[in-house]
Amino acid sequence: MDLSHGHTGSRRSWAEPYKIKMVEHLRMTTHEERVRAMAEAGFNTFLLPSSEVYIDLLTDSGTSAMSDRQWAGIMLGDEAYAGSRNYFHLEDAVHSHYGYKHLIPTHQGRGAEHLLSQICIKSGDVVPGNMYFTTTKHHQELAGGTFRDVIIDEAHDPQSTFPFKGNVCLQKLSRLIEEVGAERIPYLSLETNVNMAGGQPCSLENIRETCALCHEHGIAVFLDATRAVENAYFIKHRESGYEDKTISEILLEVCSYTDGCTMSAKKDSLVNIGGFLALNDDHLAEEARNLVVVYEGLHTYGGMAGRDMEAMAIGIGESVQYDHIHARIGQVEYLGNRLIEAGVPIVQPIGGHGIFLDAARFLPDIPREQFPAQALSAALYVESGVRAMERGAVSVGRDHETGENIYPKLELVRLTIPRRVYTQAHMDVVVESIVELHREPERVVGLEMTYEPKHLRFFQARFAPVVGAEVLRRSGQSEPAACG
Ligand code: PM9
Repeated sequence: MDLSHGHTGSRRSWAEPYKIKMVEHLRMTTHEERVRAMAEAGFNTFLLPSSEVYIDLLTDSGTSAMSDRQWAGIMLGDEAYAGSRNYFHLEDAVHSHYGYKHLIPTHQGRGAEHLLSQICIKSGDVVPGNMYFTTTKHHQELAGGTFRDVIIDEAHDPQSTFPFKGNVCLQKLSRLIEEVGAERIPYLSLETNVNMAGGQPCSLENIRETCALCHEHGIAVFLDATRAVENAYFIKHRESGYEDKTISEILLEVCSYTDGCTMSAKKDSLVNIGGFLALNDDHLAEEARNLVVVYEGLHTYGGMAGRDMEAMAIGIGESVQYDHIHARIGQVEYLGNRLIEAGVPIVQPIGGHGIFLDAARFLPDIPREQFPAQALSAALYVESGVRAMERGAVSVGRDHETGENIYPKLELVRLTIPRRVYTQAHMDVVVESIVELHREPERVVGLEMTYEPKHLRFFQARFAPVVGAEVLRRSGQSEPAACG
């Protein structure tokens, strides 16, 4: 049965279009164990061993459950160094669903970002984008470029309910072109379902207009297609004229206006590892193929095993099935709506890959210098074993010129939902844990950074409770806890 059109009959539920064939046991920990684990992890959820985590909402990256068909594909891995047949299957899948001419596989998304930045950006260039993403911006800067945010203002307001908060502001983009000159803008980086804004989509109308404006000035547009399928789902449901189109048709139309894409296949494409760069221009593709052998591997595997490419080719086909994406986003909406009903401040509208707690409103008494989102994610783990992650000042980093911390408008904790992994009952546990903390925000203590790595600091930074801040106690417990 072709489910790509959304033929769900009269059923209104987002219930999963699969049943569970294999389970992975989870370990429950005690509060004392979690206090110790969090202190040892320097109050950074990235530094926790997964064996200490109950429900893992750190990321939706590489954490999907693969289907039986994908696992069967793993057994068909052709591990030839050159010209693996799985590469050609992947090339077909990318061509059919994303439409680009050339495929350069990479080990994951940042491998593709590295290649694109190195072949396109020269020192002094400016790269506009609809909000920064950590690794994307970092590679642009390493190549000598400067990132400029041209997303609409609504994206920076967690309470704005505008349906396409991922849109590019055409006035900001025009002003930038006028200010620096088109010759200093090698390309615009257009992210679908903007991660740092809360998984917020772009409309097709805006994508079309943005690409037209760029192309008028000879500026290329490269899509960050990491969550483009989720974006296509929102276009189908929120943009008039697209309700009867399939997810595949919308995805192909999105890509058709752009010149290529970088892709972390660890998200939409339902695999545990992998990515690619896809390009239409023959000359650029040749440059990327020259460079991929230096950093990733031969141009027919780019850092992946043959079996990984097979799983990805099958995953791409599954990702565009309507029932899959409906259930995926339905589960995220279920979690978000329950939190909204309980009065918990979250970014709205509910996005595609997770729920983003508005830590600034959740913890109005913790100053921004004490990293409220980092503190909230640490406390949530200690209270419940649920692992989330910070998306605020720690993730943004410092101003390169002044060396000062930047305090963005969005100070968020991301509860990212892995695809096809957790049940509705797990979502209920997450809601209960957050609601409890929301009732007693005094359980959360502000943090100071005690170790700051040079690159992408949020991954490895360490923190300690601010000296002099109230040491938090679990209600009814006499022993002071290190956090939460
Ligand atoms: N995103 C995420 O958890 C994993 C690393 S950062 C915590 O959201 C976009 C929009 C991403 C992304 C990764 C990458 C990089 C590029 N663009 O992680 O290198 O969300 O495969 O992709 C993560 P890789």
